[in-house]
Amino acid sequence: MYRFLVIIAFCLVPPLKSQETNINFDGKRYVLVRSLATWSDAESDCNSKGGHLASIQSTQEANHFNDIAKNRVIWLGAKRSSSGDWNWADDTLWSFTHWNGGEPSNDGGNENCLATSGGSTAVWNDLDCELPLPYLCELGNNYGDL
Ligand SMILES: [Ca+2]
Repeated sequence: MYRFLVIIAFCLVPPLKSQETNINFDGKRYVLVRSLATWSDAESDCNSKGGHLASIQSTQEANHFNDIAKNRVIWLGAKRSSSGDWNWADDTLWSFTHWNGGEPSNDGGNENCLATSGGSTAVWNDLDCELPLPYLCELGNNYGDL
C-alpha cells in the first residue's frame, strides 16, 4: 500500500523544468543555463561550476551550440578590454572569430561582451554586458558528474 501511494505521489508532482542542460562536445563538458544573468554574473556562476563562460574555436563548435540554444541570444566567454582587444575568459588565444556582418558594432560605445546573434547561423554580436541573457559555461574535461 505504501509503495502504491509513493508511486501515485510521484505521478501527481509535475516534473521541474530544468534551467540547465549538460552537453558533451568534442571531449569537453558544457552547461547551457537558461536563467538570465549579466555577463559578469554568468561568468561568476560558471566559475562556481568549475569553469568559465565558453570559448568557441570553430564554426562547427559555434553551430553545435547554436542548434542547442535554439537561436536564442546567449552569452559566450569573451569581453573587450579597455584597450579594445577581445579576450576569452578562459585565457584561450583569441584567434577564431565568427562575427555577424557589421559586428562588432560597439553601439553607444557600450557593447563590450560577446553573445550569439540569435539567428540561425551562429554568428556573433557584441552587446551591453549588463543585459540579462542565458549563457553557456564550459567546464573543461576533468569535471566530475553533475
Ligand atoms: Ca553589436
